Amino acid sequence: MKKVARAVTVATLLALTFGALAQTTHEVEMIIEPVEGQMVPQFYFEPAGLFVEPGDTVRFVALSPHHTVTAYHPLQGKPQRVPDGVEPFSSPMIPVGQTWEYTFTVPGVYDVWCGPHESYGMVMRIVVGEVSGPGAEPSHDFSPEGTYGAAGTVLNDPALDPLNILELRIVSWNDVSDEAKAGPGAPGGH
Ligand SMILES: [Cu+2]
Repeated sequence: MKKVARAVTVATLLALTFGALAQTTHEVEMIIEPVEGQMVPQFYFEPAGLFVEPGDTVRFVALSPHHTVTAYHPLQGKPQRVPDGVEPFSSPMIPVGQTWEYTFTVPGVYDVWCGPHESYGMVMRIVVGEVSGPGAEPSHDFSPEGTYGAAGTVLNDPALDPLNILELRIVSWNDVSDEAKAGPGAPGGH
């Protein structure tokens, strides 16, 4: 009888341990979508806002060509918009149909951009566990050394407010305002 009880306890402990370590892989698509009556299409991450737990992995899926996933970091010529201590990570250009993964371990707000399409607003925000760090603050520099062009206005849109992402867990590109998408430097923007 005692032996059975102990076996159950060990099984429960194992289940708890693996439960705590369970990591989720989230998918983000990298999309180019034509816009009616406009020469330049939309370039975007879908979703554009995502909440993950520390230790979770995000798998970026290239559904169209010429995209990267690049962290806003001083060593990449940009303001720091990832938590302190996070390396300046970047994917290579991801071939169509292929994927690139990154595991988010340090809690806080991460802003990333697509190398070729930043000024068109191809950026996304990932909130890892909590709203903290420099990415939690609005962006003010929309020059090429800042969050370039529409990247800055998209990141400042209320839909991508870190607290909104924390609450909704997933925010679609469709929820970002047209005004933000037409920010400085964007096709049809000012
Ligand atoms: Cu892109």
